[in-house]
Amino acid sequence: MKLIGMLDSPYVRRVAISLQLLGLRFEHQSLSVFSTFVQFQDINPVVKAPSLICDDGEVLMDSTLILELAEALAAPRKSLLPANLAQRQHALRAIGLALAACEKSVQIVYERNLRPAEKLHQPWVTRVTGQLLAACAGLESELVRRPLACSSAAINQAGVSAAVAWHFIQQMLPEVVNADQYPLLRQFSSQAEALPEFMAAPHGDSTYRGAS
Ligand SMILES: N[C@@H](CCC(=O)N[C@@H](CS)C(=O)NCC(=O)O)C(=O)O
Repeated sequence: MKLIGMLDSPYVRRVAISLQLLGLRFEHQSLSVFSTFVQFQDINPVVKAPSLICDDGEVLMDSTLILELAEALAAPRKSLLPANLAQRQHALRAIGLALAACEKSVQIVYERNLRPAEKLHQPWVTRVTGQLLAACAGLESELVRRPLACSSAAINQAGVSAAVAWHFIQQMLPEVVNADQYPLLRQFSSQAEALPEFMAAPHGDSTYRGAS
């Protein structure tokens, strides 16, 4: 299977890291939804990153749906979702917060980079910023209540998504989300970024060339 999309997308990155942790082999093509729009369109006319070309050629999109397939492919050998129901519920809450943080930060980045400055709608930016900060605060509280494991063997999807979301926010919007106010997220992210699966898929324009 082949993962399409740039690793500067937190959604592409969570898939690239999760596929490795699940022990699934994949190729990666670092296509941009902006600068290589037409090339992306040839693969997926909807132009959403991540897209996944399955081994039979079918194309999936949306990181959560791609990860649902990945979980099924890795079962019963490995899963990034807790089997215990209460722990699964806690993990899903943290994943939801991380995905909301990604969505709101991407909206701010698009508002800044794609919209002409004179058309920027400040009330919308203010609303989205409040939602982003609420998602980060929610994640920090989750880490206070329930620390997440941070090793290649034990990290789960909540850990992957929280770490990827935090790193993306700090790369793109450090002045919006003050890291000092989220010490546990900051610490968790720096531990996660040192894991081989994270280092093999660094935020940016490089291509994953891992061995798994
Ligand atoms: N919910 C989706 C969000 C994916 C998403 O919005 N990706 C961005 C790149 S970070 C994208 O495809 N942007 C192009 C567009 O939406 O037109 C997921 O989890 O994969």
